[in-house]
Amino acid sequence: MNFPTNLKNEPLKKWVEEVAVLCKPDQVEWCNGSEEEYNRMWDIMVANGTAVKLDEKKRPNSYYVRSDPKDVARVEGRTFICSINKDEAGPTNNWMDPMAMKGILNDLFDGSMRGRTMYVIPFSMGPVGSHISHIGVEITDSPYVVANMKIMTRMGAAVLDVLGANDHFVPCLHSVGMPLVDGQKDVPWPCNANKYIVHFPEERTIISYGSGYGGNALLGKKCLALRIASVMGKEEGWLAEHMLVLCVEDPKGRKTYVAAAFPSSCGKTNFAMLVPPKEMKGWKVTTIGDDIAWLKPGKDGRLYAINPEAGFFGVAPGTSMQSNPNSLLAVAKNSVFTNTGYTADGDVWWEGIGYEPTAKVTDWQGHEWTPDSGKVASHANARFTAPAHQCPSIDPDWENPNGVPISAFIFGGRRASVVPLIYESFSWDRGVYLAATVGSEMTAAAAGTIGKVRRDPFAMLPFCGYNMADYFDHWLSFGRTILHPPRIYGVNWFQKDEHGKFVWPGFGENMRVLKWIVERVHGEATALESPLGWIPRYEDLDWNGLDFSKEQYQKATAIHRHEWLQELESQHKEFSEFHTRLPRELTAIHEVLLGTLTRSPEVWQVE
Ligand code: TSX
Ligand code: MN
Repeated sequence: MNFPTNLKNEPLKKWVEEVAVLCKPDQVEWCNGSEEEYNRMWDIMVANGTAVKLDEKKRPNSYYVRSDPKDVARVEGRTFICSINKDEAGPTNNWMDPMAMKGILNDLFDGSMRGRTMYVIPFSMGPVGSHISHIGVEITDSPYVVANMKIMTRMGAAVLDVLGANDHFVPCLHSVGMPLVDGQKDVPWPCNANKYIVHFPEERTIISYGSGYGGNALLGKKCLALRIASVMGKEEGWLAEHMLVLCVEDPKGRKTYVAAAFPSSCGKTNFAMLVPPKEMKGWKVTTIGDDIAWLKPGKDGRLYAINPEAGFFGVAPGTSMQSNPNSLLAVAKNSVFTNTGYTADGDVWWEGIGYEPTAKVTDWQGHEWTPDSGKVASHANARFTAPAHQCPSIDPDWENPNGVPISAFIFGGRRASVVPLIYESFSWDRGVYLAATVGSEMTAAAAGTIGKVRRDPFAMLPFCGYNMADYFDHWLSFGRTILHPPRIYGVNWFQKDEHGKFVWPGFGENMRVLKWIVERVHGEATALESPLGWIPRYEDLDWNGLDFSKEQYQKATAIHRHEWLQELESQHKEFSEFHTRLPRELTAIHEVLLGTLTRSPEVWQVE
């Protein structure tokens, strides 16, 4: 095999040769990350009917792609953590014996790349050469994956330059699972109905078969940067988290960095790119990352975060100049759009983009679409892929190899009732408890009852590469090892009143809550002690430019005793699946909360 001249790593050569023998591609191509290579991938996809180039004036250097309708999202039911012992994967992950799984995968990959090119993609998660970064190598038979990895990671020759002869890399093997044999013609979106997204945590390897979409196929993101990295972090004393990272600059120019975790459909990207209300003069938010944070303790006892990614792979529907101007401006050029609507004048369109389509629309399945068709033009999980540096709110330190110092963690879910707008946990351990119990409820809650809550601890349920109970334990012990642990906050932007209307205006107005958090971590803001944690008085928040009465605020921050007793029972049930592996601290905090709430007033509210 012809290897790149700057490749010194013998294990990598050996692995690529072995994979080529197994998968039997027509040819092997080492990706160098050049513009020429990127453009060539799109030429291949355009010729194959996979992609269309968008209008050069409307959307420069951008492409539109439709996936197979059966390959539109991550497949959690087909995602496996194949640790040697089942208990290491825990009750919230699918598990299979690693040897049994390798037998299955070996058969599937045998000849799986026939008639195709096998691409080898060296990539760095995090700035190339940063001590917090890690290198992966993805082998794939999909040019769509090559092009997206170019946007989402630091990819190509520069990575091989820093990969020493014996340095570790994470092998990531991917195939769409559709070999072309006997002159068989390709289809626009090759994939296989049989899908496997498999992680071997002890070996730190990833094997993915059958899907070409998003987190199933771009293996640096959810598979490496979260599932495998979470295992590395536990063993090496750091954290790999499903968190955005933002910077708040105050009128004096002081910068405070915050990391926040939200389950899906809570507006995480919107929060990462928040635009403060114009009345809050001098307050500014900049973006470090919108999805993943790697956090390591620094020599000064603070916790430093990097964004391991180089781009945004965001949900398109709902993104507008109103909800998130920074995101919409980031996708103005050099971007990829998958499963949105497509307009006859060569642009894309989606539900909630904030304007009427400029020309006739074809939907994500290629059918003609009209506004009165009763269907959506864009799939709900349609995505854009955009370079992070194109985001107007990107922070000047977003690629700082040393990371940025984190002062606060925020955890939020989508709860129509029960959880107040904002509270600060009394301690690190109580913060871990609040993060371990966050969740979202999709059905509207009737008065006095709680809708079905889907718990998503730390927003990590689908992304933790080991036993979630051990993950809680890692967080608890981690907090004891750092001199300046960030404070931990719970937020809920999604409470509804008795008429089903949102209580809190959300979006840019969340800056008022963020300002209080920043002032708290610097010891500048006061709060009231509630049964759950510290809650700002009405006077503790900046209301300049927002008509939000004290009565409304009391509603948004009230703690209802009977709701919380029900909530604690539900949390207890959720914890019980971890049996004796659940850290005792969490059981103890549950008992304390039960005691406090039993004795609290029927409705606790700010005075
Ligand atoms: O992203 C959201 N955020 C965070 C923003 C920084 N969304 C969008 C839904 C998630 C995909 C929100 N939706 C937020 C929010 O804070 N809050 C809401 C709920 C809401 C929706 C509409 C209004 C108000 C609140 N409209 C009016 O008040 C007019
Ligand atoms: Mn995510």
